Amino acid sequence: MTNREITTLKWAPPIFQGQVRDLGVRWALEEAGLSYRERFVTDAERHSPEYRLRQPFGQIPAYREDDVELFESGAIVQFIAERHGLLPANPPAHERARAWMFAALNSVDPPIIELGAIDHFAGSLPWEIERRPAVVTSILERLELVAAQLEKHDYLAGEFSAADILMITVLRALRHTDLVSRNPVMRDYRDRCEARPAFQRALAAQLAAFARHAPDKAA
Ligand SMILES: N[C@@H](CCC(=O)N[C@@H](CS)C(=O)NCC(=O)O)C(=O)O
Repeated sequence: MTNREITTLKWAPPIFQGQVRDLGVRWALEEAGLSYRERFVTDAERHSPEYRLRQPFGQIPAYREDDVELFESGAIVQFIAERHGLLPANPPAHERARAWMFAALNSVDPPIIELGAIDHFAGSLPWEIERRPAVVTSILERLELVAAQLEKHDYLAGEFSAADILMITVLRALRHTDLVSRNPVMRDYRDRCEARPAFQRALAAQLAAFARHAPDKAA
């Protein structure tokens, strides 16, 4: 029997719960109908030399499937998608979906990460306050261009695929804003994807793990 294990954080502050990056990996496994084990690391453990052998940057998630050890949520989702049919079978659509996976991580995510850094980690330095509107504009422009691709199709590659898993998990880092909801095409796309039972199971599993490990329950 195949041994699948996701390593993730033992706990994250509430604002990040529901968007920690093991979510896409859990979602891909749920879409594929595959079970997995969870392994949890504390902040101290993720900086250990042992963990860096698995995830060179000490980040989460890390993934193990039998003798395959992977890091980077995009690479893990792609691995699961290629093995378990979460990409279109038709070769041109398959490649197009892969391009969208990279687009989610390389073209849409960077300004979203920058906004998260401003809003959650510092945000009060004068240069950050000045920079924020330009970051928001850049996100809105990207969302409009993604929306233009979704006008004729419900999903990025025509049918639902791993590209949507990565795009939606990237967009979840905007939940503290109305930037997605402001665009009706993107709002409907997000709602359509997040209504999928596999997404709901993945989200519930992440939230349940954090609830089990909440600091007030720590031994
Ligand atoms: N590009 C990485 C990013 C992973 C990442 O940023 N993980 C966060 C949690 S959602 C983390 O480990 N943050 C702690 C850190 O960067 O040191 C991926 O997608 O796997």
